[in-house]
Amino acid sequence: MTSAIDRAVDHLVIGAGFAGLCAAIKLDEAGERDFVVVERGSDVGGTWRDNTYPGAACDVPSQLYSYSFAPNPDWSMSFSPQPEIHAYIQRVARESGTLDRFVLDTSVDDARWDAGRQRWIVTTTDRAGHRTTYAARTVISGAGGLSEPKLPDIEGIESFGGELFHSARWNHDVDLTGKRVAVIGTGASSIQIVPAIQPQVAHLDVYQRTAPWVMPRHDRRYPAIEKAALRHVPGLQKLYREAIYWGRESYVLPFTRKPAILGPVQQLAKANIRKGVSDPTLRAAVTPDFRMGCKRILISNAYYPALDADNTDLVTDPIARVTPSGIVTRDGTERPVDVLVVATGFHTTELPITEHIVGRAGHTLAEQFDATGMSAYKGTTVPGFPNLFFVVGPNTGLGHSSMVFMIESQVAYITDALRTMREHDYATVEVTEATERAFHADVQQRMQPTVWHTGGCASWYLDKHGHNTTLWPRATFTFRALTRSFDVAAYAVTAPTHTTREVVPA
Ligand code: N01
Repeated sequence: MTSAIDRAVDHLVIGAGFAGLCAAIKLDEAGERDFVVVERGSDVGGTWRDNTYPGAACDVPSQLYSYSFAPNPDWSMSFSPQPEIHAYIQRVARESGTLDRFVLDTSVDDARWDAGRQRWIVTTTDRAGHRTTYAARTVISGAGGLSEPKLPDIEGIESFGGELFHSARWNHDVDLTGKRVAVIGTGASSIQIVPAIQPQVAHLDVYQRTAPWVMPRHDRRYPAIEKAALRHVPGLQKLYREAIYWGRESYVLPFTRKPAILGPVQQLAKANIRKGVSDPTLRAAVTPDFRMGCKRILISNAYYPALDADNTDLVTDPIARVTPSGIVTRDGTERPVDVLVVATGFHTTELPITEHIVGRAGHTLAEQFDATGMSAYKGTTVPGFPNLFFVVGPNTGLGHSSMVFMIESQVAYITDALRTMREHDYATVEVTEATERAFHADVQQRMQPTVWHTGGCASWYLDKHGHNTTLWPRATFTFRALTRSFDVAAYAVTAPTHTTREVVPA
């Protein structure tokens, strides 16, 4: 391959969300300063930049949903709203001194392994259409699983004549006041949107395909004195973080091995329904028919009361089609709609970035995943794709705790891999197929007794073959232990002379 190279760098990071920014900061700290972070948006923040819908907030407490190396004593609430989280990421990025290496408004079109050069040849295009070709020793993908909105495949939706947008692409130019609004979906995004817009709109139809479990939200505002204590009392913020971490970690056992333990918690969720909904028919309609935990457990005090409001209808009859002016359900009823919000989730089980990455054998990673199932060793490396590392890769998602914990674990593993490569003068590292397959088999075997498999629901955690390729089926501290240091024995390495040799376990 003889592509003209515009710029050679050691490392190219894709995406500037929590994952890509963490990679940039830790690369810099490790002395790996020759890198670029390519980000298609015009700012850092990833999903927290994109999801600006009314009511957007994190359902993991902020003391834990933040970098361990950048504690923030100024969170206003225990579950911070989106603008605060975005501002936090912006501040950490600014203060990190790495922003000079961020290339914003630029998409990665193609990343192709060039065996002759032992480099990734990465082509990018900026907003003005200007193309740049990089040669990079490694590529680190921080393009997460919640980056590509999934639009519902509903007959006639393209003919809708009113305003239509996805929850992750909220159109703030559309004033909802006095409008007839329909929201399709009742997942984590929808249950935040519905109570936020219900008081404003003339009428709200919420289209529910599957009722979610919704627990009360124990949120509170931090008083000034508590914030001052968090700032000044040594170790206090760390203590908060630890307490939240272990509280969350207590969900691992019921999720992964003993789903029946969640029975009493399910009763609390039912009490939340009784508290929020007065109408018995509506209560029955919002009561889930699967075991709690099978889909993400949601938290809200305001969702049920918003459904119970006079101007809201919960529609459970399946959608038949969308017309230019409304939605028709299977029973033939047409409900008029001015603004249609699709809160229908993301392409999670396909990792869209994989369509743009071409490995050693000349096929895309998406094609490989299609054949073998989406899988990566420790969620990070894939055979056939040397020097490619994922942050938030396959089977690293969580249903109960902070993704930032997983991100920091993976970034530590990657920076240790880079240190190992430098120390031993390895040009490439590539996980062996046998190691990766054994890891995958172990993950899938551990998946069998989990509530995600046995709970009686269909969810985006599972791929088209019914395999859970998104979540981590063990404790997060186990993941941390597995990624603490780079296990070079699991990898085939090449020296810069291009001779391949297997590193035999010591
Ligand atoms: O998406 P979802 P989301 N016709 O996929 C329904 C994170 N997140 O954007 O359940 C009708 O959960 C679908 O129905 P069903 C978090 O990880 C975090 O809400 O498949 N309905 C479901 O109700 C979360 O898990 C926060 O039967 C259709 C909904 O749309 C992830 O993002 C906040 C349909 C989609 O729910 C995604 O959440 C928000 C169709 N054709 C999001 N297609 C935090 O607080 C889909 N649905 C951290």
